[in-house]
Amino acid sequence: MDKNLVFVYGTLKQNQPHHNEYMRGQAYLGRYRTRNKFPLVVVNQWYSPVMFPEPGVGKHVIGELYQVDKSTLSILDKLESVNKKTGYRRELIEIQNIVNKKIVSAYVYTRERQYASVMHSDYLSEYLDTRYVLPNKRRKQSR
Ligand code: PCA
Repeated sequence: MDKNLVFVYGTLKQNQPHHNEYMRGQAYLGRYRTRNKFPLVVVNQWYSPVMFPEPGVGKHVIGELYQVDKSTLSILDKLESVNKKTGYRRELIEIQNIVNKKIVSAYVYTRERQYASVMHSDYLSEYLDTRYVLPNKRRKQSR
């Protein structure tokens, strides 16, 4: 996928703690929701939003679509620990524009359920939680 379309559902959304630092200057393409259902939950001691790669489980997930530049994509991969086994992985899914219903394929960061220690929510359709602990505020190291 050469257009670097990224669907964000968690801390990278507008008004969430990673947005300004990571998404500044990237092209916002609108509000979308996943075509499939996915399990979106708040997990671990830092209250991280996570979508498990389990299509059909949970709810249709609402988020925001961006077209990002190449360097931003690699910075996001680093933020989400894509190179680590226990980190997120970036995969392509189909999402649908909430207003005009247009369907596109975009990258999304998912993470295996087995790496989520505690769950702090039911399956959500939209991440609006405010408990997330930023990496520089964490006292303990995980794993
Ligand atoms: N950041 C990415 C994945 C989970 C998270 O907190 C996002 O907002 O989509």
